[in-house]
Amino acid sequence: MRPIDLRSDTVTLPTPEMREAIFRAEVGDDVMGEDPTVNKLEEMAAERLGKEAALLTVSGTMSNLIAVLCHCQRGDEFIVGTEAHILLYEAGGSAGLGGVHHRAVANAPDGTMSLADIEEAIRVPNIHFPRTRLICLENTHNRCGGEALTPEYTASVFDLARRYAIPLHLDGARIFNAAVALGVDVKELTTGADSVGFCLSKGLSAPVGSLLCGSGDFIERARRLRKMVGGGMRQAGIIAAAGIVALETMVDRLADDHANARLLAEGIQELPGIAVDPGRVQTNIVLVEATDSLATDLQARLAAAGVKASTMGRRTLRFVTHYGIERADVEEAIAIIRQVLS
Ligand code: TLP
Repeated sequence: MRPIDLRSDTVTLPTPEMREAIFRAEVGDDVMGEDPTVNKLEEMAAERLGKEAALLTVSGTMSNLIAVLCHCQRGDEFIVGTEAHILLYEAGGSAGLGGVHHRAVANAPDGTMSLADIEEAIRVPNIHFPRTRLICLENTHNRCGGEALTPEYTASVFDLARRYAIPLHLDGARIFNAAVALGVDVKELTTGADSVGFCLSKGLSAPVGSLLCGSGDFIERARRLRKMVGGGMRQAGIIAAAGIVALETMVDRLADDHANARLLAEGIQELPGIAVDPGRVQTNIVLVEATDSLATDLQARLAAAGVKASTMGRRTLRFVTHYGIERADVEEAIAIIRQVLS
């Protein structure tokens, strides 16, 4: 029996239309700016997010790294949430490769950081202190259960950042999930951000790639940094072709993933040995607390029974719905989890 793989939306496979587009893609040397398919994708992405320009990168991690390197110099500091992907899951790249220091501000369970805490963390001029050169937000917030930051909250952080003349970077790996869940144009979530990264290879199901978006000047500098970190790709239209299909055909269907995630949470909420709040499930991520065991133990028992989940800490399991997981798969997963726990 095929396991029901809910570890991440990164496991999504390209759609038949993507494979066809990859096969037919017109390509050229993108480091020389001559890949027409990459150029088309970058224009589309910039237009969708309301920015002047965009850059295709290898991954969400690379987009975030380039953004930090672009906004900060060695010894500078950036403000980031305690639960942020940039801080916890990117191998310490900004410090390791950029010499950029971070200042972590507590994330509330809904993925926000309080404005007062952010303001308190902004450094005043003093020779003892690094200089605050960047504030980072994440939307949707992965470790906060896929919560979507609202346009109102995001605008309030943009305003604060602007008052202090500090740029703002948005890790929007799943920004389209946020836009669909909130029923807003994605631009409402990105306006005011100096840079935004979003991923093609998660819920949008493309095989590879992320787009970093910002002003023309920012992207010009980012393009050089992409080369520096080894991310200059040649006939990358092969990748971009799938990305174009992703943007054209895979955004609206994210609502199905959100409904499936809610269904899953509702289906397992009463079970012994776990705690889950379906009311908190806004997008495609379901966090489940293992109350009687370690998350890794429960993960192993579920995997043996045919449901794959990931862990986020000692007590937390994560289930992610995505393209390729139908309502019937979720119903089956609920039945399996029920069996394992009872
Ligand atoms: N997240 C992955 C893992 O790394 C945890 C996942 O399975 O969710 N920002 C956010 C908010 C992310 O969730 C991720 C990937 C990234 C950036 C990095 O993207 P990639 O994997 O393309 O480098």
